[in-house]
Amino acid sequence: MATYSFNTTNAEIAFKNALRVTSLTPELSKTAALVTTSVLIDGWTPRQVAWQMFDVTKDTTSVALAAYQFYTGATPTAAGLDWLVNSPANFTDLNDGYYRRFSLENRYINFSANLGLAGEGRDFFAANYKNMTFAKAVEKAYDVIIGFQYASNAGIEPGDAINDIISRETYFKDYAAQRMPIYDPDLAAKAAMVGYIMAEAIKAEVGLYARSIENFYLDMSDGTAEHRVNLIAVYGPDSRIDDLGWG
Ligand SMILES: [Ca+2]
Repeated sequence: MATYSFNTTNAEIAFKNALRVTSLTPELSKTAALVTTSVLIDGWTPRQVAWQMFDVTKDTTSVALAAYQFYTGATPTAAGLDWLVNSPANFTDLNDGYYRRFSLENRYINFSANLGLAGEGRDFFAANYKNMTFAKAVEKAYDVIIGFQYASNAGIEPGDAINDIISRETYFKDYAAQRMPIYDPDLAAKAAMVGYIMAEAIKAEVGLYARSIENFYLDMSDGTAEHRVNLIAVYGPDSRIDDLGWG
């Protein structure tokens, strides 16, 4: 079993490790300095630092983590994560100009479509989401990404959220028709829906994926974490690292 290690007393290092960058923007440097000060002076816990790491990675590293977990059942390798998030060899990574045009939601939808319709997760997605209504697919994806049990434990009533997503079916179908016309329209709309749920979960910082990714960043704060693992099993609720609490 792995021994988890973390470093949350220097938020600059922790941010760089989570963001997969070698230098921070001036704005992020300032944020990191404030977090470090809060640890030293106000006694911020590792969990509080992890929230900050989670906040600054919502539209980059977390996009890759969530999408790969959903479609391949595991996070990317360390090299894969660098390639997807920030790599001099990849001109369309999540830090490049190509993605700057994308809203947070569209980043998740784009990754979802790439993996679920064309890439590594294509067979999995067709096998598991093709033969069901859109509404059933919403329920299923919600359970995977947020978790009915998790929502219930957190006092969240998932019915409203699920009905809201189901009511957007036309939007997802239009989105798929406009942006992914070469793919099966049913699966393309469902892939857009999956991306949307991931984006909402990360934005609201709620559910299985959000909690697991937060724990991943804690472990990543010192530059070491487990890669190419099932995010939920290794970093999810009631995993060893989660049980440590960290404030
Ligand atoms: Ca670590």
